[in-house]
Amino acid sequence: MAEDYTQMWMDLGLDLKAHDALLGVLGSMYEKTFLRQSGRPEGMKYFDFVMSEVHGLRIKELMDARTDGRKVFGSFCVFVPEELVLAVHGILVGLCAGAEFAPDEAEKLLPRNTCSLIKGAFGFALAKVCPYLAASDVVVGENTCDGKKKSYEIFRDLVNDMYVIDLPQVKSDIGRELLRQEYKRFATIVEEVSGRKIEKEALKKAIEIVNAKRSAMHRLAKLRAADPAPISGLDALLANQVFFYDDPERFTKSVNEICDELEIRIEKGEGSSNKGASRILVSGCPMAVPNWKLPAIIENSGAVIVGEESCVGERGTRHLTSSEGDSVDALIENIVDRYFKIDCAVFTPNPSRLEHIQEMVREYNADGVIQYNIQFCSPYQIESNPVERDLEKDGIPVLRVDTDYSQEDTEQIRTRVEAFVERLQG
Ligand code: BJ8
Repeated sequence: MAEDYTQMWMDLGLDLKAHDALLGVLGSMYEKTFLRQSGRPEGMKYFDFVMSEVHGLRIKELMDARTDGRKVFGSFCVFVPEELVLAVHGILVGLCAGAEFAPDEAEKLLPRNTCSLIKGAFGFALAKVCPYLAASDVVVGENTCDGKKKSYEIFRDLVNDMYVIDLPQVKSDIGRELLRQEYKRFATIVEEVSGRKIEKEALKKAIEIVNAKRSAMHRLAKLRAADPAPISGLDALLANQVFFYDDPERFTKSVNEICDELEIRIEKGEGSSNKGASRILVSGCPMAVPNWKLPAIIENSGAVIVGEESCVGERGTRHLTSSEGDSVDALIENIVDRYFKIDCAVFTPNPSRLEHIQEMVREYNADGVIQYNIQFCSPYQIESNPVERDLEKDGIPVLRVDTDYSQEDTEQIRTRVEAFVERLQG
């Protein structure tokens, strides 16, 4: 990091010693995982810079925005509509939950058998090492899985302010109506917090900004169908992760620049991996920064990841929101339509997720699917069985990996992944 941000971190109430330790580990993980890859697109330098400043410059931008009267909303889920936050000139950021930190402290508040993502969020908060959390005026939770729903009851004591959106569990008319009511309630909350009214033009503009960001990710996703894949799965995952932190318009521009570069690479037949390398689709739980264990193992085994069926991936970015409508209410209806399509495993039944995986396999020419489940995540672990059965029935090989954020099982997973890649090369 170019500047010294110590004072800013102190003002945010971070534990400087613990935070320094975290940055040290993050820096060396990043170097080993990303910078040592060969054949990276030049445009990834932007993401290297963003990551080097993820607790520095970006946090300073958030603090400057707060000084200018803007409000920062933190979240853990793609069901929190960024469009409504942007419409009141607010900023939505993803909160740290991708690594194990202070697990003993977290386990004083949570059962041992809680998923790593929830435990990670608690660990970061309790150890005071997440500047995004400290910089958030409000944390927006959501009633998705039981783990999140119940843990937010405790998490609210660790944050400045907390608001929870209730979510349906069934894709029915009643379910849609619940989501509509909840997004309307959320709209009034963002108005109260920001002191601004949501105006039609501002909401339209916000929808367009978020659509542009998602469209850039669609463009990137489609380019990965080429053989050789023009970008590694690790770098594409990084773009999906930065999606949650960066200024949306700057992010869109940077992703589109990478896509321009990738188009030229494809024309020249250049790629991040060898032509004919085994192509893998990763499907399952979200991978937040710095959860890179499984993708690094997959790509170090000679395969290339060509898509992520994940909330940090295509499940999160897939659909656009219509910006057609004559009133704020009409635009909120469009937002409800868009978000109601997200096929998180907390929904029952959830057939569109399987259909989406099959579609992605076809579209990105994947040879096999690796299902990624965070241990103790019942929705995705349980859904894995029928998904695996149906994919294998279609002749699509599947490997299921259930793991947590620790590194203890790395070698065991590596052995299984290597055997799977051999099966694909069959
Ligand atoms: S829309 S996937 S981001 S809830 S891993 S905490 S599900 S026990 S993160 Fe998610 Fe929203 Fe759904 Fe997406 Fe629970 Fe599972 Fe833990 Fe999870």
